[in-house]
Amino acid sequence: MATNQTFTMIKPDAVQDNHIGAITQMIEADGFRIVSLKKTRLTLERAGQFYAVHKDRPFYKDLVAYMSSGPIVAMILEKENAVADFRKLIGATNPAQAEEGTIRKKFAKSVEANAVHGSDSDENAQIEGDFFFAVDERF
Ligand code: DGI
Repeated sequence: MATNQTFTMIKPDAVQDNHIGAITQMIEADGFRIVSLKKTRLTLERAGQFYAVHKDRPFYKDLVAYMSSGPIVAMILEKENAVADFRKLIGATNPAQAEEGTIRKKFAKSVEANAVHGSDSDENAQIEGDFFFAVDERF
């Protein structure tokens, strides 16, 4: 994946609450182009693989159960400085610390059900994008 791309998921709580449109609108309004987009549901096993980096953390089991609890929307996004700019747009992991105007401030319910995922490095953006999208699903 090019360094001007990042990967995001709209998490099960935000999909369940009917916020797909509002969140993708915030993403596009901030200057990102949606390169790839798919609604899907992670199995427990796939969610475990996606978050394998957290496998020794106390919240891992709950996180994996939550992320496989309903459909998510996966996207590859494109913009200059995509990874850092998108982390700014989503806000802090804990919504209590998220700044005004961020997606998590607006839609997150808790540290776990925090509405969206955003890659934390170019390397992880590449790995995470590849986890969901084939070459012919990138536009
Ligand atoms: O990159 P982020 O999503 O902002 O945060 P992260 O990579 O540190 O953690 C990944 C996800 O794991 C996060 O979005 C929600 C969950 N998580 C992180 N820290 C905690 C947590 N869940 C619980 N229950 N408690 C935590 O302290």
